[in-house]
Amino acid sequence: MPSLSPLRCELLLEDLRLLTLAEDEALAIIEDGVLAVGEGRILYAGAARALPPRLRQEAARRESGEGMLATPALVDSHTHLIFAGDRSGEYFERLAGASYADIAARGGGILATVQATRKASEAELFAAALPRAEALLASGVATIEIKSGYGLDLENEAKMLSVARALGRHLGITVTTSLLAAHALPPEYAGRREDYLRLICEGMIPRFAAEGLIDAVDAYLEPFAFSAAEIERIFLAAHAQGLPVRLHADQLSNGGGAALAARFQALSADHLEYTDEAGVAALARAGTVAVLLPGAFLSLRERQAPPVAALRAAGVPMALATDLNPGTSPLSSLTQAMNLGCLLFGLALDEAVRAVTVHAARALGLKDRGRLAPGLRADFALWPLRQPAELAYWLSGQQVHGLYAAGTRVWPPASRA
Ligand code: DI6
Ligand code: FE
Repeated sequence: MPSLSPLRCELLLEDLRLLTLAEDEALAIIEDGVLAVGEGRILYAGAARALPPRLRQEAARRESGEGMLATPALVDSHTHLIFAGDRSGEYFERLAGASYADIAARGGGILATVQATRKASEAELFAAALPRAEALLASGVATIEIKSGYGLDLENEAKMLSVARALGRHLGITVTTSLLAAHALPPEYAGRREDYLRLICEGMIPRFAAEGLIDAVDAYLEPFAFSAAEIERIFLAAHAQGLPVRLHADQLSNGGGAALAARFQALSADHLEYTDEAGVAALARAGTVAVLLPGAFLSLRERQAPPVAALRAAGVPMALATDLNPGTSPLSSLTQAMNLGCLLFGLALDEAVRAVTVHAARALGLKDRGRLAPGLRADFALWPLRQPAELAYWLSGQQVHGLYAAGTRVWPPASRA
């Protein structure tokens, strides 16, 4: 391992109860723990008594963690948090008996959000999205994946992606973006699917890749959205640009989504309610992360939960994410998603903790975070909690006391501290 000693210790946080997740099993807590940070990296994470004396002597700043529980900052690996308009009415139509497909068929659903998002300026979209992203930070999140998919043309997809990048800069956190142009067929392409697919594969993917606007390519596999054959073409175009892929797979029906994702070594396959044993085995072989989304499951009042026991038995890493979106998952707390993952899907506590840290980071292809260990990014969260169980116990989620990204406190903002 390369020596980290040349790095200057800028911050020494003492009197912490550390949940490093360095071990693969159990949720071991280090009492009287210390975090040492320099140049945005962790220099030391462990017991105070084993802290190299040099770090204590040279620390530019020493602070007390006041006995807080310190964990890796959380990672939300699936959101659609940039959108304009309001679909709260649809929620109550669904509760009164309308189906998601019924609402989409009469011009509601995703296309209603597309219409509103196209009309919004970049500044308006930013202003609408900021409080949603801030709510995630308040729940301990310092890395957010954000999808496009409500623009559905070159100009408006680019607008959403630029807003995503701007949010990351504004908040001082990591935002990774996924192009979700294959979310719905835009109305102006009715009867011209082939033209829209060409726009995605030959227009959007190469252009946005060259402009550095996208980190991955996603697609929505459902009979009313896009087919496996169409998505294969999109994934080939992504790979041609060196971009990894992810997939909305088997949410409402078994479309062979897990196997399709695995065939393209997808970083993640998301939802998976209807994935069968063969799909689970394919994910295991490919090393693809299963991203489970209990907010959408709950809000749609789905009955069939994802095959958690089979995923566990096959050793597929499981992540939990909010899926924050205006249609099916009005959820802006990742600790609340942990609660729902345990309550509705049967995840164990240690699985839920890894699902929003190490496994979520892996779902985004990020190897430099998700644990507290020397050399990793100094992304960590301080919680006023005694037990890790309290992270996932409250139905209402949990608020972070302090959130750090690359060693800098990003929540609460200075004005609210
Ligand atoms: N992710 C999606 O893309 C769709 N469902 C989901 O879980 C729905 C998005 C929407 O209705 O706006
Ligand atoms: Fe989604």
